[in-house]
Amino acid sequence: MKKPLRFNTNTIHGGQEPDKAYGAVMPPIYQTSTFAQTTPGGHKGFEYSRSGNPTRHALEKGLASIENGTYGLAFASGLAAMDAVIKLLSPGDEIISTNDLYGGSYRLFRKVFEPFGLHFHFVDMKDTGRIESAISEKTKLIWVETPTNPMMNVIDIRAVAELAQKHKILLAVDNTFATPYIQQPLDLGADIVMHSATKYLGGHSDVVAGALVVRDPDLADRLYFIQNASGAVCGPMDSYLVLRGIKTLHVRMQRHCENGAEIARYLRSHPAMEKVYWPGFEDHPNHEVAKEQMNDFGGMISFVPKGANYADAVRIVESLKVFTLAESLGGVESLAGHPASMTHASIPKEEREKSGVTDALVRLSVGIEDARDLIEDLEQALSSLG
Ligand code: P1T
Repeated sequence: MKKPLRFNTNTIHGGQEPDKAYGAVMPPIYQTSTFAQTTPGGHKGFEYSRSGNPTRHALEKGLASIENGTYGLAFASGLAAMDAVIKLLSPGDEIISTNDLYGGSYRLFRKVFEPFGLHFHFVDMKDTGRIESAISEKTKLIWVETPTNPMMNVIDIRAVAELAQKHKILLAVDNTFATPYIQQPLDLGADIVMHSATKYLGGHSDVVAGALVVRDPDLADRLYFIQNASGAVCGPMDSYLVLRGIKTLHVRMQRHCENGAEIARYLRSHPAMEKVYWPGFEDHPNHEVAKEQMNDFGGMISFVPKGANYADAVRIVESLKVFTLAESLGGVESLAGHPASMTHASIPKEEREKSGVTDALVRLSVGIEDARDLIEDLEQALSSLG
């Protein structure tokens, strides 16, 4: 049996082979909608690019490899990947979801799928017991995001997986914030791992894409059917960009984590700071779980300055010069955002405030620049608080 490769080798070689035509080391961008056939059905493995495309296929094999899965599926966006998972379900089914999650995920569940007769329960999953009490015989899926966007709550994937298996419920984990460099949900018992590949996997803020990885062949067939039948596939150029990003995932993540730790500690020591959210702090509510299931703590940080209001948070993000004020995360460059008015504006104020997404919250995606420049930038922006 072939010896399995280690993660830092898999990001580069996992599922990859030189292109069959000329031995190109990177898969060519097969920018074609269709493939010539000699007789109906007589083709070389690909017939139409919605059903399959060699560049996307190379990415899908790479995705499966880095998540320790068997089957990868690449989509047009993270939300398109989530949309495919929810389409496994039928009207009347119930889903238990993390309460603190990306605003667009909440909007997809509530505004698109609830009208089709699906019912979503949003649960604070820090305590796994709360999930168990929300389970009914109609529960078909548990949707976990960990660490959560933007409150950095950590959910015990292994404990939720045991619960899901006991009740024969599918478990999907959004691994966008952690990436497989930090945690591998399939190894912890999840059935489906999902990514906004727009973020760390792509890594350069130049592509919007999504991914699913599974192990079970039957589940893979059902998801592939939906991918092809609904059609939200990742295009050849975008597949190439994500695959290229994945090849440096481990080195980028190492620096994201180092810079994240430095900036989290700097912020926490700042006299103007009320609260800093980062799973690496020893007093983070689920730090023990984080230490157990994560290899490192990532580059995402949220914070609330002392006595700050909406205007203060906006002033800080507007004053930053090295950090760019923008939606998204996970690129090489540092970004700052104001969740209440940006990424989480689609969640009603009352709902989002329950999970801590207040008007004063600022979110940082720490990039891989020199941390000293990032700290100096934060220093000058925080001085605007007066
Ligand atoms: O943007 P898209 O590729 O469709 O992915 C959606 C998505 C899903 N899950 C998580 C955890 C996410 O963070 C996102 C997208 N998030 C942002 C755009 C953001 O700035 O938070």
